[in-house]
Amino acid sequence: MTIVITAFERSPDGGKGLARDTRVRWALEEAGQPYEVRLVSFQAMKEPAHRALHPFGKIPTYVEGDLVLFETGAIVLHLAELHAGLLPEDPKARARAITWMFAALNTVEPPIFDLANARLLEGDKPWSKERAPLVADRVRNALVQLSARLGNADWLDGAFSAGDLMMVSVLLRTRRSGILDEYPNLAAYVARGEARPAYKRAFAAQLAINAP
Ligand code: GTB
Repeated sequence: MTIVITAFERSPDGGKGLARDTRVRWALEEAGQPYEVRLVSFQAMKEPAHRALHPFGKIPTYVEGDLVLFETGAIVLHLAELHAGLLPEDPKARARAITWMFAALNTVEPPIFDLANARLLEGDKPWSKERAPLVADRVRNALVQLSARLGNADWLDGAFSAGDLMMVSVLLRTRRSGILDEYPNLAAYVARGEARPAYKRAFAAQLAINAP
């Protein structure tokens, strides 16, 4: 069955892999699943046809026959449960890997998302300079604890899993701010994720669409 995902017709990051379709592409590549991409404009995203797939008018969406999914966490988890390579077999290790997916999305991504919004959407507000250090410190608060837990390990809980895929995807968005480099083990962790052949294929595919 053909898998079709949606992505920005033109990503605001110009193809740096920061839009959320990249993590879905990465999971598809890790799972060895071919897929097609339907590109949507910002305008088309808000129209009824797209909202039928994504109630919040965003990308990415995932269509596999009559199954329609949105939310990258749900999409990656679906792929990880169907195909080998993204979740361990052992039920407890599997539950821990899923826990890391949730930690990435629920604990680490929100302050990072706020940091990006502070720059992109609020940078021109009179209060933005005063607020910036608070926003950056909330990111550091999450990263210092993640860094302590990762220590010298390659991945968060044994072998690479969907938990790492999600965590690396989330952390990538802190690189531009310089905050990631304050935690050398996290910077190396992200680099390990980016070095995976599946990530490289996913990155190249989104760059091919967005490169100027
Ligand atoms: N929780 C949802 C998920 O994980 O799937 C969030 C989906 C989401 O926010 N999608 C964004 C979107 O469609 C794209 S990724 N936004 C359009 C809109 O809301 O109108 C967010 C994003 C956008 C741009 C960059 N960038 O340029 O660096 C990075 C991330």
